[in-house]
Amino acid sequence: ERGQHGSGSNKHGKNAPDLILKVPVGTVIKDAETGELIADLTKEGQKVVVAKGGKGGKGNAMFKSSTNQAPDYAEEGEKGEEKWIELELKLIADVGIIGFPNAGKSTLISVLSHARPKIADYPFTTLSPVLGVLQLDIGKSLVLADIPGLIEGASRGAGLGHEFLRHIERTKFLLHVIDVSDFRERQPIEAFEAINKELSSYSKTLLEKPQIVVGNKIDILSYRSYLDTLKEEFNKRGYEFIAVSAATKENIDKLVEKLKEVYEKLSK
Ligand SMILES: Nc1nc2c(ncn2[C@@H]2O[C@H](COP(=O)(O)OP(=O)(O)OP(=O)(O)O)[C@@H](O)[C@H]2O)c(=O)[nH]1
Ligand SMILES: [Mg+2]
Repeated sequence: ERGQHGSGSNKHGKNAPDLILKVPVGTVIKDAETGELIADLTKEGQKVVVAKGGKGGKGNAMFKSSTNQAPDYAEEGEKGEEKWIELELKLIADVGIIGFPNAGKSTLISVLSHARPKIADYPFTTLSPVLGVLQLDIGKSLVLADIPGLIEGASRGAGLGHEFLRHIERTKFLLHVIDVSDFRERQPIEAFEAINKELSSYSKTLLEKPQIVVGNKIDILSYRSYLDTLKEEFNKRGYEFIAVSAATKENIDKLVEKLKEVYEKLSK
C-alpha cells in the first residue's frame, strides 16, 4: 500500500498499514514472475515480509529553511512495493502413504493412527490428503499422510495425482501400499512399478525417498506362498517388504516396528 502524503500544519504522512495475510503452516511463497522462492513457512507463527508498504511522506515542516519558514509543499507518500506471488501448500508429514486407489491406504492410516477417514469399497474414495499421527513407544510420533489419487498418468495430470504428488516432496519416507490379492488389472509388482514411474516422472528425487513396501489384504489371499515370491522380488529391488492385513490387523505390529526402525535410522 502507498504511504499517506505528508501535509501542511507540520504533518508527516502515515506509513502504509501492514497488510497481513495468514496462511497455513506448510505454505511455500514464490515470486509468480520469476518462480524464485521467497519463503517456505514451515513453523507455526513464522512471518515474512513479501512486499514493503510505502513510507509516509514528510510534512511541510521538514522542508523549512532559513529562506522559507512556512513551506507550502510536502512530500508524497512512497508507493508500496508491488509483487505477484504464488502460494502453494505442501503438507509436512514424516511418512507418505502411496499406492493405487483401493489398495487400502485409508484403512491402513486408520489402524496406524487416530485418523478416521471414510472408507468404501470403490476407488477414489479419498479425495484429499488425510493426516494421521502414529505414536511410537520411544516417545516420538510420526505424522502420516494418506496421499490419494495416484494413478497411471498422474505425473502428467491424470486424475488427482498431480495435485497431490507435491505433498510427497517433504516426507522422509514412503509406505507404498499394494493390494496383493488383486490381479485383475495388473500384477502387484506391476502396480508398484507403475506408481513409481509416476513418482519419477514428477520428480526424480521422489523416487530416491526410501520406501517400505506394504503388501496389503493378505487375509483374502488364497496362496500365502506367493508372499515369499513377492518378498524376494522386492528385496532384490532393494526394498523391504511387509505383508499385512489392515482389515484383520495381522502383522500391523511388525509394520509399526519397521516404521520405528526406519525413522530412527533416518533421524541419526
Ligand atoms: N479384505 C481386506 N480388505 C481391505 C483391507 N484393507 C482395506 N480393505 C478394503 O479395501 C477397500 C479399499 O480400502 P481403502 O482403505 O479405502 O483404500 P484406499 O487406498 O484408501 O482407496 P481410495 O482412497 O479409494 O483410493 C475397502 O473396502 C476396505 O475395507 C484388508 O487388509 N483386507
Ligand atoms: Mg483412501
